[in-house]
Amino acid sequence: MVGITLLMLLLACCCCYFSVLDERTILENLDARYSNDQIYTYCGSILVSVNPYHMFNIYGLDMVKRYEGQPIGALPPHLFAISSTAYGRMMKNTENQVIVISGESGAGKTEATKLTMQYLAAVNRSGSSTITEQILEANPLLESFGNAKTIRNDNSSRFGKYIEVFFKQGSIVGARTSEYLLEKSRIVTQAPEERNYHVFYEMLAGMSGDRRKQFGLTSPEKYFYLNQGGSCTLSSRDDSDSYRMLCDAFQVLNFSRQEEETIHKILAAVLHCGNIFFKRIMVDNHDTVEMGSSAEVKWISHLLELSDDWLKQALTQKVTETKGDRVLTPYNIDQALDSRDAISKALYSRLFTWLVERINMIVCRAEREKSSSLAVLDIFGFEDFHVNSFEQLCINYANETLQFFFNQHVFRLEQKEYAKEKIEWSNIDFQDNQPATDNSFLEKCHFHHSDNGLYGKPRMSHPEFHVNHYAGKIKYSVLHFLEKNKDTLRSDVVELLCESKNKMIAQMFKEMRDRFINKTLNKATGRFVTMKPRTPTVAANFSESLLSLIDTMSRCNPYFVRCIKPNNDKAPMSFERSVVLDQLRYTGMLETIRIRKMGFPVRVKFHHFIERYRCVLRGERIHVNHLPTDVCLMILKTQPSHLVHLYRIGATKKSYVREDNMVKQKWTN
Ligand code: AOV
Ligand code: MG
Repeated sequence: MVGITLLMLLLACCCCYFSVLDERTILENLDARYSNDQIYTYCGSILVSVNPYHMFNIYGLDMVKRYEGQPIGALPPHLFAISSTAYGRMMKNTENQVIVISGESGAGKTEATKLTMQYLAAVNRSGSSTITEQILEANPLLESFGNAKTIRNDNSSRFGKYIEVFFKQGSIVGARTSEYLLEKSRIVTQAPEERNYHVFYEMLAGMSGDRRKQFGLTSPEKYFYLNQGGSCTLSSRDDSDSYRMLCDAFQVLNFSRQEEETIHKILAAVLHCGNIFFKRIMVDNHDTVEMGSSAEVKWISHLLELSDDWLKQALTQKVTETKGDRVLTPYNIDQALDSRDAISKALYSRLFTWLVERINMIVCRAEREKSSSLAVLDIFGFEDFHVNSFEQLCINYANETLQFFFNQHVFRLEQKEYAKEKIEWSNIDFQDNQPATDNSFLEKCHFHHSDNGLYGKPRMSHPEFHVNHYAGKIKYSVLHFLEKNKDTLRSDVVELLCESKNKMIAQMFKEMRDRFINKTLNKATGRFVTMKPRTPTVAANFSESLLSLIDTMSRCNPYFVRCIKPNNDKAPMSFERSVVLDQLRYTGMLETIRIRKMGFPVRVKFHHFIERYRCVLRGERIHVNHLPTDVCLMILKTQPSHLVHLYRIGATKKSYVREDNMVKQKWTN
């Protein structure tokens, strides 16, 4: 009777974990729980979240309170249990924490990030409400500028973000957002059924007619940069509502009227830029261009407060300097269109970086020095489109890097943990993606972007290459790879933007210019010499920032949330097993489960175990000199001897319960 009680208790705490460990049962489990509106399930301490595409009423203040201070496993699985555990651990040990949220595009990472931030804001009762509100308001702002509709997700993040929230004595004192690689090509081209960044449509939908006129703007269908996808509206998003939220965010984050105005001017200038067109003309047997109309150029010069002629020249001629002479070479039509798009991309992406810096200036206060942090990582999910280009390569590389971090943590550290607890355990081999990541993937990336003689290869009849990612084989088209990787704006164009009479614009581009300029002291003359080093490629920069991110995260205690997309149609509460199974396989979940199955997946702290199960001692006396391990043993000894192989007592603070077929039978019956 007692034995059964214990087993039942153990099972009660395990039912939301995977106890039966094979592919089919896991799928059935997730499916059954999902159809029961239970979107969260634990796999050990990893939270699996299956996107419901339907908002449940499970994130209110009542839930925050319910999960506050509760360890993982004490209550049904929930995102708040992860946030609460991370918060608790940070408070107790002043150890930095990170919640790594992963999953493919549309799986629910960004929603999970927002909910985590809302949880942190809600438990932060004694902290400043202003700073908390500012941190929360940064989100709609960054979403407007960094998210867009793709065929996979109506609100797809087109940049990666790492948000660190700083705490002192449990209260929020600041936050810092680091952004990773905003997708620039979207500013000038969109695939069918996709849109440009939300902010453009929001601005046009939300501004009054008078104000639109002030910027020379009309409706989104009129702009080449906004209408390529076919539809400018979204059924799932009200652009004018979002615009109101964006304006509120500007207010809460203390943006000045001037700053707000300049942001609008830059956005409008980008839209006008996209409508510039050229006429092809032949001059001395050379293919050249002239401006199709001067209206757009006039608007841009007016909005950006630049001299009238600069843009015209930048769009139609290349300027080179040789031995102090300026040489002007006319562009052909393709070069002219490229230079137009390069200016738009630079304007928008520089604005985006400026916004992140500006938000950080407000919410990242000096007090964070002696604080501890809880960070959330939300990147762009793994993508496989009909045509995959440089952007997808970078996005998938980021996911590959994250998968490595996950593998390293779950598998390597798991084995370390057993060693630390002095629990007998034979080492298990696991698929380590690291060599594949560095050697084949990156090598291919470099291969296609370095100037080595082999570069010609992809330009043959099939300009593509394949990469065997952890998530499957992806075909990449190398069209425009080189320009996208170089991504340099002509230095004379940067100089011209630095000359803007609008101080904010001038400052933005001066900072951009200065980042690439090294001042080196010439010892002979005692003067500083300005050096212009070769600008690192986008891939090299990105790869470096990812490594630094992994390094930062390695110094935190990590939690993993694996988001799963249950179908490819964004349909509410529809669970397609084949779609889910693919994700379970490539996210390493099945591998994790295999390892846990071979070990002791449920770990209970001595005092929790004693609290929970001391009832089975039925009044047997616990002596004051008894160590917690002694009491645990007393409890466990009440069980029949054939169950002995089910548990181990760790060396420091945990006891382990092993799962096996017997547990499986009891549970599934
Ligand atoms: P992602 O961040 O993982 O994709 P999102 O978080 O944007 O995906 O989720 C996509 C959509 O799924 C959201 O807009 C919601 O409609 C819905 N959704 C996600 N999570 C939940 C939830 N917990 N409850 C209700 N609905 C949800 V990407 O950024 O494309 O990689 O790049
Ligand atoms: Mg997202």
